[in-house]
Amino acid sequence: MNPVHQDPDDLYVDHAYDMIVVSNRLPVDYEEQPDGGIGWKSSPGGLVTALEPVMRAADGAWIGWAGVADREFDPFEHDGISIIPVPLSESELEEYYEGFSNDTLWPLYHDVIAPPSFHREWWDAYVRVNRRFAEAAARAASDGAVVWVQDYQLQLVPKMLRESRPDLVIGFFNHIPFPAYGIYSQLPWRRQVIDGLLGADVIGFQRVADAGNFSRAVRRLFGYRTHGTVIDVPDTDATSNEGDVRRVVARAFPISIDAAGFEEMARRPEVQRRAAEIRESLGNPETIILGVDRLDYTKGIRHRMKAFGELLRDGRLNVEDVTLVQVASPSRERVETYRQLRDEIELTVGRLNGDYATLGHQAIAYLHHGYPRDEMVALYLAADVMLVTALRDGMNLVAKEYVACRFDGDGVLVLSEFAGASDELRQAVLVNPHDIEGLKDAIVEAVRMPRRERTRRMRALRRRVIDNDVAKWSASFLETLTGAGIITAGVTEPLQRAIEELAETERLLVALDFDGTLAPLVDQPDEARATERARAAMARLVAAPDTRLALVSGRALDSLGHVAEPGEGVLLSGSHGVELKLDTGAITLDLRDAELLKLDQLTRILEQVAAETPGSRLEHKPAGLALHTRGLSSSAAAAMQLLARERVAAELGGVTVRMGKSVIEFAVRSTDKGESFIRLRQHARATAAIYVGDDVTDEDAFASLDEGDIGVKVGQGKSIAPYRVRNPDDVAELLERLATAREAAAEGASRWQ
Ligand code: GDG
Repeated sequence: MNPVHQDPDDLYVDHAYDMIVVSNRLPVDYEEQPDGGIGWKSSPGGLVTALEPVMRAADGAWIGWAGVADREFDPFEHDGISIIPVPLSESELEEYYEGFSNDTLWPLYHDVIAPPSFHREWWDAYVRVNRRFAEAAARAASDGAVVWVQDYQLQLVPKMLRESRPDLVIGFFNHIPFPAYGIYSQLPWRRQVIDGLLGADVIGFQRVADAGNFSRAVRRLFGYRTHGTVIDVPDTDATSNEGDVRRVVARAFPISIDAAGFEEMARRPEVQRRAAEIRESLGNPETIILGVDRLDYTKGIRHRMKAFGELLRDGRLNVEDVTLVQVASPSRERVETYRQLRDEIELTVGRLNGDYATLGHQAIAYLHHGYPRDEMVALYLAADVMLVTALRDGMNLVAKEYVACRFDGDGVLVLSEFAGASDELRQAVLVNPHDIEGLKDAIVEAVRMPRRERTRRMRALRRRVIDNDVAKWSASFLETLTGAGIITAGVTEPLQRAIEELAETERLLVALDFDGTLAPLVDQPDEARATERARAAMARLVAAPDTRLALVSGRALDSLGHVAEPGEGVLLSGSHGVELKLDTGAITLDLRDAELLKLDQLTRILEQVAAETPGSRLEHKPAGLALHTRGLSSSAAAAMQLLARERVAAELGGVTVRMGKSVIEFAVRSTDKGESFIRLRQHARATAAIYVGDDVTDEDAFASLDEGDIGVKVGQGKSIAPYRVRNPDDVAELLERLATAREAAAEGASRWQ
């Protein structure tokens, strides 16, 4: 990770962020200030709530559009999150956003409830804008960073990103449904979209059925093998061989809400007073039925009005007793289908009120506004029946919000089977909104449901929503993506306990990677230095009884000695285990004649490649060479790695290739950090060990840990290590705590002697 936030005027540093969220809209709204200046206010959507803790913990950045066309904004920080705005022109807004996203993909993915429009210029704009988002993410991401792309507007970003930055861990979450193949296959660009998504490591969907539709489309269009939730995608990475596959996970991660936050708001006395006021202002009807939706044709607003109107007409409901409150928040007002929908709905509301309202009682209270969150919560509290009649909906958060707010255990949820939420909220009154008679019966059932039955159902619904909140959603997605959920700052409780237990061992080995673990990564490898705190803690460990310290690096021993300045008695492993410095002195594994010959040839090939790529740097090692790409643009780095790999493969066999952070290494003798860790462990006659590292090459060491040993991965990125810390600062804290525990253990032992 490069240093960030050091100079507030220079916040945005390329390759600086370990965790990046990319979504069409930023989590902030632009506000023109009265003095003409720029202001930003949070737009507290569900996604922001879900990701805020992740972003804060990881020092993350959010990339997206600021909501105003034809304006460019510099990156800035808002509420502890780095914001990187991506500009959109007015015509891109029309073609990429209102056109391809909302008038092609949205209706297509929602089972063609409205006919999708296909226009080639819209597609071109979609590709262009997706590329812009991908480039912004490629620039901002640190080596091996996690990038989480959100939603249908950005389906091409994963592939574009992987091509320029194969080092990244890429996730994608689709908030809307993924349609059955028969419908999906109408899309003229059906192959490109799936190919774009398959650039991700994990593709998340709302429902199991959506993930299934996606996997089927992959099989039909590409013939790739799928097994369970895993898809084998041919690997085209610079380091892969013919026939290699990349495993992409496509599965359901049903999104949720901040349930505790909603409940907390619902419990506020002023919100409850407001709920009573709402009932009062509607004439205190016996039953209030509520609908809350963006004004969208997928939400089934017309169907529910039809059913409600017929119930009034047939006298099964009486306008004196029952009022329908429909909040229809304005949405996509420049798209023609949405304009028509608004006209139709407002005509229906007018008719129903004209036909059935009395002077004291409206049939429908129709509100075409957005409301503050606390007003929504007051409405949920005031509503006896919540109507969610979507014809197709990825999840539908409104249903979950209603449940979370009903801490009183009352209220009835009528929920469409076609909303993703119905997979989880089985105790709702489930309906098929196309079946108007069935919908009418369901509304009557809900209105007349006895209190005991209401409580029984609400209790079960609440358990589900509270247990599966949005924090769990994001943690489980990230867990699948990287093997780690949200990495919390410092040393976690379980890690602390593990350290304390480890400190009790007889002879301890502390084995540490250097770059990115003890020393923050820097552009010039020669300038890397361990942090002050880490050095002090290491000195304490070296001084502790029966404790050995080892540095395990990919660097050549010389270079490691130069940057790490290890004191007396520190064991060293360089060049991925080819060179070792033990108590008996330095040793280099002997190369056989054939290997020496190969090394010569390898040197010749790579010197040539390095000469052709200005800005690259070649490092000579005892059994191989490392080509450094730090300082090169991501595309130049990828191109050089591919070239190097191809040339070596064409001329030499049996060469080990290893990808590190901004480096590709070739070795004629295959050793790895795992082998050297085992050797060091034996040499130190350790009874237990801890290994800390941040790089992919450290995975071999994690794999070689014994039972009772501890593995700690630094940063995001896939790992088999059971513990995580965020960065070298946390490593320093970890070493301090280990030193303290070891000193205390030694003191305890001497007292008993
Ligand atoms: C997409 C998928 C999926 C609405 N009006 C107001 C307001 N809202 C809030 C609701 C809720 C959110 O907006 C709407 O979320 P939904 O899930 O109901 O629907 P979409 O907007 O279509 O969302 C959907 C979701 O993504 C998440 O993955 O569930 O299926 O279509 O939170 O409360 N909030 C405020 N004032 C309003 O007037 N404050």
